[in-house]
Amino acid sequence: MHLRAAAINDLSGLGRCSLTADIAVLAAMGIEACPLPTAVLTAQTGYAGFRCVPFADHMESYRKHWQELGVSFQGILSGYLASPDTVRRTAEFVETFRRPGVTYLCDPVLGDNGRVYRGFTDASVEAMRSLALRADLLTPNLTEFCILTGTDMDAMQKLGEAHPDELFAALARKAAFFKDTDTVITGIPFRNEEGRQMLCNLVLTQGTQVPVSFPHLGGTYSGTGDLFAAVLLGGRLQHRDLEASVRLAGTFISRGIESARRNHTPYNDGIDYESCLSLLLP
Ligand code: PXL
Repeated sequence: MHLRAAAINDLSGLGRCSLTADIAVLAAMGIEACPLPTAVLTAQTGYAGFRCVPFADHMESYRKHWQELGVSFQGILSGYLASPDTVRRTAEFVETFRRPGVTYLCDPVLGDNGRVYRGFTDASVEAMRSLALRADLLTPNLTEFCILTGTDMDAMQKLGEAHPDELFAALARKAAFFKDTDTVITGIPFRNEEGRQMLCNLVLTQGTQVPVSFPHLGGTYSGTGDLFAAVLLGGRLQHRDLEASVRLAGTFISRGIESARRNHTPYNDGIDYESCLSLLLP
């Protein structure tokens, strides 16, 4: 069966993130990616001097035209939505194309490392919170999860140093905010029993919590969250179990980071995932 997903994200010329990541991952997984840009940037916002062309006003043309054509999608993914207007357009798009069996994955891109990305306001955070509540699958990193649920990030990080099981249980309780939405909280730092620094992806589905952890390879590379979300949507369309998709995404990204480290790739440039795409082939 031909699989098709709408990818609502920005197009950044540099940074190997957003639509660049979505298209590459979904194509490797045998899925047609239909890009709907939310903004067009010369480079992602971590680069000094980036230029940004807002695209909110054009988003409605995509929704209307695709509706006129009778296009249907098995999956919808949304990522970088810096203005409340782009969030509203995304919600309208989801309402138009959602049918029973269609998965809407919301990656609530807001920040990382305890900080909100440049350009986001309280209004955009509030709008993102209401969009997140419409999702079937939600993939916040720890920073985004704390912002959306009003959780003290420092307290969570301290808990991860000494009592990771308590940290995971505390996050699972906080995730009740999103009701029964399948949620994967990514990039949760903790120290394991051997004292090794790890990163956990906490998979929360129907009252269960499964930590899927990988060694913390260090550094914060652009685009890893986008790659992760795209693998999860691809996996869902292939009817793969969520935990298995999280393992696949984690392995894929770990390999890309290892390659980026070998090549001394700057964090802003993103990871060297191109050579790892074969891991995703169906
Ligand atoms: O990968 C997240 C992301 C997406 N899009 C833009 C960004 C960022 C993170 O900085 O700047 C434009």
